[in-house]
Parts: sequence; structure tokens; C-alpha cells
Amino acid sequence: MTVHATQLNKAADWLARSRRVAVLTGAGISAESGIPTFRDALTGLWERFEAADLATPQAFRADKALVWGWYEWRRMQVLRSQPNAGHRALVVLRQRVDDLRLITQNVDDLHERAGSPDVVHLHGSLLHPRCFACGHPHVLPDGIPDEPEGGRSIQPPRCERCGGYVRPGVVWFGESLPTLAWSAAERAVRECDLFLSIGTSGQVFPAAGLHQIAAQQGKPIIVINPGEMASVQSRELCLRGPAGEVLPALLARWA
Ligand code: BJW
Ligand code: ZN
Repeated sequence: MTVHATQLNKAADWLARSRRVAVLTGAGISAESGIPTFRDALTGLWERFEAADLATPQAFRADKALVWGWYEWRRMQVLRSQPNAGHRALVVLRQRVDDLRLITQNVDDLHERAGSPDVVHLHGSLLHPRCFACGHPHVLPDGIPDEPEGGRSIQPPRCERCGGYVRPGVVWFGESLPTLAWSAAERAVRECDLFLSIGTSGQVFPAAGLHQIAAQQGKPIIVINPGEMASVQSRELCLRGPAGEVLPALLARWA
């Protein structure tokens, strides 16, 4: 962790002065739970797999078994993992501010398992598949699948309502975000006193636009990320380090 004490103190001071905090998390917050990010060098999923072959509706149409099998491997990783200190710190943070809205791009359930309620999922969930044809939810069997690294071809289940193919419950490239989730996220950012961005590269829109909305409105912004992030505006503090270390350190400054 390369965060200076002065930066941590300043961030803790900003947080302590805020009543309404909007938090946007990305894959980085789950990295310390062993879930790969998308764009990190060497370990990111999109470094090893072709997004266009796996994370678009066209890819599913072209090879349903390839796509379903890959997502079963991803679902296994999530089911085998546990929330980390970063997820848990956000539960504590909620207890300290009047109104904390937690928005995530992540398709895992680690925020919920750490104890965060009302998480806004912008990109859906690996754990809630639905019919590709009619949207009917599909209930997966209990238990954790045992899949090889990178997945294997598995025919997706069929919808109990219309017989169509079941698809992963995530938002693929070119698909709209769930309307209610997106409007809740936009509202949270417009209404907040402080925007906290954790573990996201800010490359995927419209989610990345939330940071821009906060910046345009002159809100104080705290970014937690071990990588170098370009500042959007002057009232922005970048705390460089892993979320599982920086968030607890931040809370400790504000005891
Ligand atoms: C740590 C850490 C530690 C590491 N602690 N940090 C405007 C401009 C350009 C393009 C577009 C645009 N508007 C729309 C688009 C197209 C597209 C898009 O944005 N493309 C860009 C990539 C160029 N967007 C869409 O298609 C979206 N839909 C849409 O816009 O609908 C309207 C529309 C409809 C029809 C036609 C056109 C438009 C949908 C986007 C869906 C994204 N889906 C994915 C996959 C989900 C399913 C799955 O899991 O397979 O969502 S892509 C992937 O990226 C996933 C993530 O949620 C998302 C964001 O990634 P994230 O979380 O930021 O992860 P990384 O890996 O990028 O970054 C990790 C960060 O963590 C790094 O910074 C690390 O340093 C850091 N880190 N360890 C803290 N320990
Ligand atoms: Zn159906």
C-alpha cells in the first residue's frame, strides 16, 4: 500500500463530513477474494479470453455451449470464494454515514455475503440466469459446479416456461443496463455528498459515466485502486493500494 498518512487523514475527514455517500465498486474489490478482474495485465479475464466470443448476445447465439460453460466456471469461482476485508469495511462504513448507496458492476454476491443490503447491480448476476427468449428466471441446482480452468462446453438448460435456452444473468456488451438499477445509481450519485470509487478501471460505459457525473457536479471523489488512475477533477483523492488494505486503514483513521 503506497498511501500516505496525510492522504488517508484527508479522505477520512471528507468521509466524516459526508452524510450521503455513493460507492461504486468494480472487479478490483473482489480480486483479493480470488476472483479475476477483467483488464489487469496477465490475470485479467480479457487478457486470457476474447470478450467478443463470450460476453455478447451474438457470441451466445453462435456457440451457446461454449458461453454457458465458461460462465459455469466463473460461477464456480464465485461460489468458492469468500468476501474480503474490503467488502466487510463497506458494511462498517454504512453504519457510520447517514445514507450509503452501494452500486456495483460486479456479477458476484460478495457484498451481500459480507452483509451489505440493497446492493445495486449494474451488470446483473452470475447467480441469476434467465431465459434468452422470454426472460423467465431459471433456478439453478444447489451446490457448486466442478469445472476445469477456463470452462468447457456445456449445453445450457432449457426454460421451464417456453423451452428456450437459459443464458447467464449478466449484462453483455451492447445490452442495456437494467433500467431500475441504472436510475437508482444515477440518483445516488446526484444526491450524494461524496463519491467513492473502488477497484474499477472506469473503461466500461455507462457505469464509468457515474464518476463523470460526480465530477461535473463538483462532488468530492475518493478513488481506491492499486493502479495509476487519471484524476477527473481537483477535488479528487487517489488512494493507491488494494481495497482490502486501504478501506480498513481509512476506517481506522476515523475511529
Ligand atoms: C484493484 C485491486 C484491489 C485490482 N483493490 N482495486 C461510450 C463510449 C465507448 C463505448 C461505449 C460507450 N457506451 C457504451 C459503450 C459500449 C460498451 C463499453 O463501454 N465498451 C467499452 C469497453 C469501450 N458498453 C456497453 O455495451 C454497455 N451497454 C450499453 O452501453 O448499453 C447501451 C447500448 C445498447 C446497445 C448498443 C449500444 C449501447 C454494457 C456493458 C456491459 C459490461 N459487461 C461486463 C461483463 C459482464 C458479464 C461478465 O462478467 O462476463 O461487465 S464487461 C466487464 O467490465 C464487466 C465489468 O463489470 C466491467 C467493468 O470492469 P471493472 O469492474 O472496471 O474491471 P477492470 O478489470 O476493468 O478493472 C479492475 C480495476 O481494479 C483495475 O483498475 C485494477 O487496477 C483494480 N484492482 N486489484 C482495488 N485489490
Ligand atoms: Zn423462456
